[in-house]
Amino acid sequence: FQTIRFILGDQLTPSLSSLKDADPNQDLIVMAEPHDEATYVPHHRQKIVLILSAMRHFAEELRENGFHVAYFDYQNHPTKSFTDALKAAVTEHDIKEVIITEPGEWRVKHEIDTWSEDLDISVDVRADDRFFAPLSAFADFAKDRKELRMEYFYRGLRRDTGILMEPDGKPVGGQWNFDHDNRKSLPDDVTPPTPKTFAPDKITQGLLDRVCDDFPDALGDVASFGWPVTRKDALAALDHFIKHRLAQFGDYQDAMTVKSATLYHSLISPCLNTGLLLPDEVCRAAEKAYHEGKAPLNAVEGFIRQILGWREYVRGLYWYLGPDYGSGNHFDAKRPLPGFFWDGDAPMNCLKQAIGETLENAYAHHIQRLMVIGNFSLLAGLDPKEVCDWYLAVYIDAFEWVELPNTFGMALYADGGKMASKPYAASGKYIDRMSDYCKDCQYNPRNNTGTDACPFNALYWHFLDRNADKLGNNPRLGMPYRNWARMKDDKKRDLIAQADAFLSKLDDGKLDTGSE
Ligand code: FAD
Ligand code: DLZ
Ligand code: SF4
Repeated sequence: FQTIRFILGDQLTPSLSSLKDADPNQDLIVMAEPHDEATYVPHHRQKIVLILSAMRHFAEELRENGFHVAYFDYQNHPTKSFTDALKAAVTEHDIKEVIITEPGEWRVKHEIDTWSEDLDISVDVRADDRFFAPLSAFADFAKDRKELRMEYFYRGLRRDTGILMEPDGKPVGGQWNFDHDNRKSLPDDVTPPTPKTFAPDKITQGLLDRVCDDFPDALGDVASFGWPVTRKDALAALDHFIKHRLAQFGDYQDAMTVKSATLYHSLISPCLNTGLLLPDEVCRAAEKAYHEGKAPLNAVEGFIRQILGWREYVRGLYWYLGPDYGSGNHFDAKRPLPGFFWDGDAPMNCLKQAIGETLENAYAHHIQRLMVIGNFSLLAGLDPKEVCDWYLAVYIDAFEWVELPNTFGMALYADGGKMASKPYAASGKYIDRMSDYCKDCQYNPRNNTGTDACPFNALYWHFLDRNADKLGNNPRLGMPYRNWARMKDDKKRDLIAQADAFLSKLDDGKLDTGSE
């Protein structure tokens, strides 16, 4: 072989740019399970199993199509890094060139950048065209703007793709956005349907049996593993969502309930992020359901906006803002991650639910990630680096290009507003309105001070007060700052003291979990 096609664990797509002109007789496919990739954060065990199983299945499919695959699995052909695997393949064959699709992280890009010189081969890094927008389109969008906001990038992509567009160039339904219809809490008598799960086959089961022993630093439970690991199963998962959950996706997009860890969400992020599904086919399937009268516009537009809007926007932002995005700390937040992030034994029921489900399933839906765990991390002033590493570890869909802008930018506002126009800070009243968590909590969301007061309430004011120099002029926070200014001094003092008392107990590990 003279040419290597190097396929990464999130590039499991037959139409991948690095495979486009591949010749089974001339080209060698290389895939690897390096130690470095399994350990740069203590990944959730389900995430490790998902990626390795999907990679092994993809390698099998390539072999069935006549390709030679040099597969460096961690058991029989252990490697430290992608570079080690490549070196081994280059040494064994007379390789002149390696072709690879650009990776999903700056860290891996920097590694690939060393290959040409260190291995003395030609390296062809191809654009990842599985996204709607090339990276140059984001740079064009960003170049003359003072502020980068998802909505305008999304509208441009709606126009470019024609998705949910009328022939006259207007958005279907006469509006770009139906968010105001999408903020319902879940009524008591509604129970969301269970998502489709996939029984582990031999490859997956083999990994599930070994993952605890072989990856001792990994975290989380494996018992609930039911993720699709092949394209066939991923298509079945998508079809099941379109048929059974899409119609209610909009209404309950922001709802949270103890009755269901998944509500009406699609659970397709790991399929999209590993390449088992393509964003275009997912958006077109949802659009078709609308045109066939199977789902209303608020649901379909809301769903498509997550993929055509948010997913494309955060990817553009990640690469546009450069490798140092993620190293700042706008609020100078320094508090270490509390222990309950690792065992789920949180004193507040909302956190216990969201973190507990995360550790159990490697999944939490968006509003749990943003308005419960993220909101707490923001209000309590947790160290952004620790928080981002946690999110990168625990979620089944976590790859840095998508995890970092969402955590560092959207949830923590640690970038000072590059990603979002205001911090997503909220009191316990928001969580109470959108969930059924509060009724089983030792705290009361209606109380701001006193022993049973919901900690989010005082923390919310503490956050605004301590960051007034950085946020006081933000027009979107005008109302809360005016309310704070109008509040009587003794009430303000009580709220600050309440939050300070909570934070010092948090620091000392002395919060009562209420479970004894
Ligand atoms: P659905 O609610 O069904 O949404 C459909 C699809 O839209 C998702 O599969 C996803 O591909 C896309 N999507 C939705 N919201 C976003 C978003 N904000 N950014 C990018 N894509 C989006 N998503 C990841 O894929 N990986 C991450 O590591 C990740 N980390 C996050 C961290 C924080 C703090 C927050 C607030 C959000 C994060 N998200 C991340 C976005 C979002 O929460 C997940 O994509 C979603 O929960 C995945 O579940 P789902 O497939 O059921 O999504
Ligand atoms: C996250 C991850 C893990 C756990 N394991 C592998 C692996 O064994 N092989 C691989 O190619 N990729 C893995 N990944 C994903 C990488 O860490 C990284 O996010 C992608 O290569 C970026 O494109
Ligand atoms: Fe969370 Fe406060 Fe509700 Fe308890 S009362 S579940 S801490 S929002």
